[in-house]
Amino acid sequence: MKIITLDSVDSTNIYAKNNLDVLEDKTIVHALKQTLGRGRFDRKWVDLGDGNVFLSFVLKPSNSFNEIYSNLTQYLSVVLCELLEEYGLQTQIKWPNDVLINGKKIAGILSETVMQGSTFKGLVLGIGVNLNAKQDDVDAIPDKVVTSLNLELNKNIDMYEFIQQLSDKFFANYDEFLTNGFEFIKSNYISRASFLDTEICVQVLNEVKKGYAKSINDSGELVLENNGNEFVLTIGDILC
Ligand code: BT5
Repeated sequence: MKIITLDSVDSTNIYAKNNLDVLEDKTIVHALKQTLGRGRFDRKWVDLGDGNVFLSFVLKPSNSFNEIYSNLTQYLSVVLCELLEEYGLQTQIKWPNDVLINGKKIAGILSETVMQGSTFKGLVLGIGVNLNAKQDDVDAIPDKVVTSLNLELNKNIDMYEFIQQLSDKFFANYDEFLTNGFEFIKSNYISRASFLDTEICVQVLNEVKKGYAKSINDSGELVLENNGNEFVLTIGDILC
């Protein structure tokens, strides 16, 4: 594992994708400042200033795509929860991979697959974690209730130490995860999935689906039940 730290970049995911050919497997591209951070569905990831985490894992696990790679975001969400719990906090996961503290979003994860024609080149797994933010700045983020580790713990957080801990934890079980897939983390994921067994509504592309969040299946998909019908969701956002 190698960590490259850039002073400033548009997006660590974009940088990693553009330089995938020359970046080795298991390189971490870290930036001190990110000017065009991206979320899923082209949403924005806000840079909350110095001392916050913006990084992307460059992963080249094989020469062909495997369905298991789609669950790497969920694997990373569990890894992050375990780390935040070592700081003494309780964590929740909102499907598919938002990590929350007391219901407030502290991190976001974005995975992108890199193809050259029909050839699979690798994956870029980006994560932003709020470590050292000001209350006014988190309050200004649109559409979400947001928090930061320093605000939860009332002290500044050492960003470099946190990044080292996160990457060590990520790679500690990475190979085992690739062998076993979502089932390897299923119980650790479900134990933090606070939305399960409640009525929820989920934005799926242009549609909102409502129902009872019945389970997470062995592929990490959300199973919703509505009037005796089951819907299996692979993508979406829990709205309520
Ligand atoms: C995500 O998208 O949560 C994935 C974010 C991934 C960011 C990392 S940073 C390193 C790497 N490089 C990139 O360019 N991206 C990755 P999504 O589920 O679509 O959530 C986006 C929404 O989260 C926004 O629309 C806001 O409501 C909210 N948001 C934006 N910035 C935030 C922040 N700093 N903390 C918490 N919530 C935020």
